[in-house]
Amino acid sequence: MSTLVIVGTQWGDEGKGKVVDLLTGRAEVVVRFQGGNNAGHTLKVGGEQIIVHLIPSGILYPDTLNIIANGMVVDPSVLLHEKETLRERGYFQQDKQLIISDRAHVIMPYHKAIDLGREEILGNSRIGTTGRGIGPCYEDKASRMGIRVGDLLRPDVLTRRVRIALEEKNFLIQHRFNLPKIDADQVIEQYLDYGQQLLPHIMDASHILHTRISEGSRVLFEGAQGTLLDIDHGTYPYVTSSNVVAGNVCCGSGVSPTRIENVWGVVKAYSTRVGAGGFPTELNDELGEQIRKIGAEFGATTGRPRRCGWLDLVVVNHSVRLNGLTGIALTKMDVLTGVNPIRICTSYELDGKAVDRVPANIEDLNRVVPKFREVKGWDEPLSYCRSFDDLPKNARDYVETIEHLTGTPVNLISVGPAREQSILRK
Ligand code: 2SA
Ligand code: GDP
Ligand code: MG
Repeated sequence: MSTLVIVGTQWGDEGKGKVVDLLTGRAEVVVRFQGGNNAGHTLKVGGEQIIVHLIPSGILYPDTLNIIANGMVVDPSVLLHEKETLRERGYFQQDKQLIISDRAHVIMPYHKAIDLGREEILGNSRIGTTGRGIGPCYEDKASRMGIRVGDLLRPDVLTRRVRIALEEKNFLIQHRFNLPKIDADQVIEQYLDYGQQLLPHIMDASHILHTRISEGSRVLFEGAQGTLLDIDHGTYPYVTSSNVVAGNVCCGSGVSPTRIENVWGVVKAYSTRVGAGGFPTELNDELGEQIRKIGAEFGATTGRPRRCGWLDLVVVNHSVRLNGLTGIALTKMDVLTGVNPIRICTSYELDGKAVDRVPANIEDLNRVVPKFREVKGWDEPLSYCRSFDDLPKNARDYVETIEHLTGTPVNLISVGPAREQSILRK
């Protein structure tokens, strides 16, 4: 492997952080290319749990270069806090472990105010965002009103751009959302200070990445959220504001498509979703509750309970196609111990007709009836299994059924949150 992309195939929280952390043992560079601190990637090493939001999951390895690429949106205060926390815990001891692209966009206080204000006004129609200002920051990027990381180092540019933005934003903040006005001078002073604190990390990331790939470094691209939250291919409008699919590695980090070799999708052995929006296989019953409890399905950023349901292969196959998956990392198999029988959604029915694709329209998605295949469960705990043959027969059959119905090899099976609770088959 010299370039490998890891993406979520469902609605996020598939266990991408764990998979990236494990595979970082084989990589020299780890790159995040979209999203921001809406993400929560959980790493578990030696009994210690670490959740990263902005810094790539390769940060636990001292010799790995981590890149926050141009496609990300960066909240400097969160980033500095994350750096500080990692340092206190004995990681990230050297500044050279992290590069931040000067072209990445900055989440400003007004982005957070607008995110929260808009959700409040939407009431029952709210998206259920993480409230971190992600959407409004990407909006400003597209409308060319954004502040970029490189601007934090140029007082004249930052002053001019923040003043222009705030004239418009304060109107919205005060008159639409009834929130207090944001003071331009305070923001400018604060963000210039952040710029100085981040100075050792701010660089032309795409250029450095290009050089490292040309030199033969092995690079892992770490996706955030999941394909069904992609702004184009997800369950719009209940999506995040960036492209989540593997194709965005190229725009989001400045690497040519000809350089991408492998794409693995992380598939959770069942489905979860946090926030509002269609979820055909959702279990609104005791079993859903049991999976949430055993799987510890609570937001890694906001702590919100995640909605739980059966594995949906219509969703996974949508991801297989959009991302061109060359392999699957199947996680949280251990959580299904004791669930018997297990159901796998293989198609939908809409108005009496069979449907094998995710409908574009959210109203249609809300009306589909999932069609299930029932398979036998297992009672043995899996968390001590370290090879495919250690798994009980019905668990092996579950893996092989997924391989068969997605046409994609399961290269990695995860049987617990810790690094070593993994079965690598490739
Ligand atoms: P946003 O904040 O604008 O990106 O929200 C838009 C939708 O995207 C969903 N979203 C997520 N879904 C799953 N996991 C995410 N990260 C955190 C985690 C979430 C948390 O790791 O658990 O802690 O709540 C994530 N980030 C965004 C979000 O729920 C909206 O549906
Ligand atoms: P990400 O956003 O895709 O990185 O996933 P999160 O970190 O938000 O959520 C995944 C959760 O599942 C975390 O608490 C992980 O520690 C945990 N996890 C990952 N893989 C496994 C697994 O195979 N079994 C169990 N029980 N937990 C896992
Ligand atoms: Mg997460």
